[in-house]
This record gives sequence, C-alpha cells and structure tokens, in this order.
Amino acid sequence: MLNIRMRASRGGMKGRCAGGAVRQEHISGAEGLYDEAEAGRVVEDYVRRAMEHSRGRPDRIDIAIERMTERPKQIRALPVRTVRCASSRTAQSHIRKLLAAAGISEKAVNKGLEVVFGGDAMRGAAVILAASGRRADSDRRRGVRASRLGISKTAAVLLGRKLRKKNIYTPTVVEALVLSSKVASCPQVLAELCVSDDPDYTTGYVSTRGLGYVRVPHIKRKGERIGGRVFFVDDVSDMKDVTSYLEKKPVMVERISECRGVCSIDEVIGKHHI
Ligand code: PML
Repeated sequence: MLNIRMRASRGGMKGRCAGGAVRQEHISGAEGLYDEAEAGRVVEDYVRRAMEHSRGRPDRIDIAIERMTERPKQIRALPVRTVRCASSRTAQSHIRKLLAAAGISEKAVNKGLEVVFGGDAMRGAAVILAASGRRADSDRRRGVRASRLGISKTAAVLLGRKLRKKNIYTPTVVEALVLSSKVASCPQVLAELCVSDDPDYTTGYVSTRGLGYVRVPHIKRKGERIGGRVFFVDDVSDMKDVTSYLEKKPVMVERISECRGVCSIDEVIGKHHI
C-alpha cells in the first residue's frame, strides 16, 4: 500500500520566514492510501486538482509517494452533523459548548481559539493540553500534521451517497472527515477544532469521539484569512506517542457512520453516539 501526498504552494521560501523572507502560500493539499496499481491515476488527479484550485495557480507542486511497511489500522468514520448557526458570534458560543462537553477546560478552549483565530498560519495543528491549556507541540510553527490516512473505495462510495443526501458532498468535507476520524482514533486526543484557512470557506468543525464530527457554519466571516487546527489531548499524554500515531501510523477509514442534517446545539450536546 502507498501513501500519496500532494502539496501545492506559491512564492516564498519553504520552511523559512525569518529575516523578511516571504512564507510560501499554501494553495491546496491532498493525501490518501492507495494500491500500487492506482498510483499513476492518483498522481494525475492530484496534479489536476493542484493546477485547477480556486485559490490560483501554484508555482510548486510537491508529490510524495511512500510505501507503507505496516498494514493500515482500520477505523470507522465519525458520525456527521451540522449545528444550526447563523453568525460567527454564535459559532464561538457553540465551539465553547462542544469543547466543554468533551471535558476541555475553559483555559484550553481560550488557547485553542487564540490559535485558530489569531492569524498565525501553521502548516500542522497546535496540540493543547485539555486541562492546563499548555501548548505541547515542540515546533510551534509547524505543529503536528495528521498524515498517512485514507478511505477505502467502498467506504468512499457509501460516504458519498450519505453526504449527497444531505447536500454536503464535497472533497473538502470528505477529506476533513477522514482526517478528523483518524485524529479521534488516537486514544490521547479528546477533541479537535478546525477553521479552514481558505478565506472563502466559512464552515469549520469540532470533533470528538462522543459527539462525532460537528460542522459549524459561519465559524468565520467570508474573506478572513485566519484559520488553523487544534488537537486537545489528555494532560498526561506522552507527546512522542501522540505525534508518532498522528503523523506516521497508517489509518484507513473502512466503515461509515450516520450522517445527519442540521441540528440545534442542544440536540448535538444532549445526544452522544457512544
Ligand atoms: C480545511 O481542510 O481547510 C478545513 C475543512 C473544514 C471542512 C468543514 C466541513 O465543511 O465539513
């Protein structure tokens, strides 16, 4: 099995932004776990996606193809729903309630909101200790990147069908759900908060094992360049184990859960799926 990853960017200097150098602008990215026979088709598809992205034409596309030496762990996708939300102010209140329901302290939530709305673009996710609110990722600019993840063909077809029924089928939703399902399968992770850094994409999510993948519309205002991801972890976690699982362990979504439509925040918080 191969892990194929694509990252398209424009301008700047990879990995450096000190001394006045301009940081690379991220255009798009994608990854999955595939059989070797699919490599050619997937690379072609990724290059086309990178070239045709609405954020503009990249001047650099990095493709990495890596053979997995370990069989992927098979997981079930988180159940999906969308919380009713009409403004970014309501979104903030929903985020607080959802994270509190997962046992994240107010201190840690404040820190998480600071990361995603603070405007400091990171390539990976910030890791925050759920009780103390302390940042636990060692490289603050890079963070931790959930990777070596994918969805099987059968699961992708089933998921596509379920998401279409709710009118939310897009590659963005599928990829975010696959990533958040891997993140939630990491035993030390209690919750994830995500706000897209795409200025035109205003739906984010909070995901937890208990509540599932909860989409939050209007998490930011259109045109805002802010965004980011936060993984909230148990304070006693060994960060080496967490990072190694999230970045290196191959994980494949093989089964799909329920996809519901729009629910009120009380319905979301009052009804746990496990
Ligand atoms: C991203 O990858 O930029 C974040 C995507 C968030 C998707 C939220 C959704 O629409 O379900």
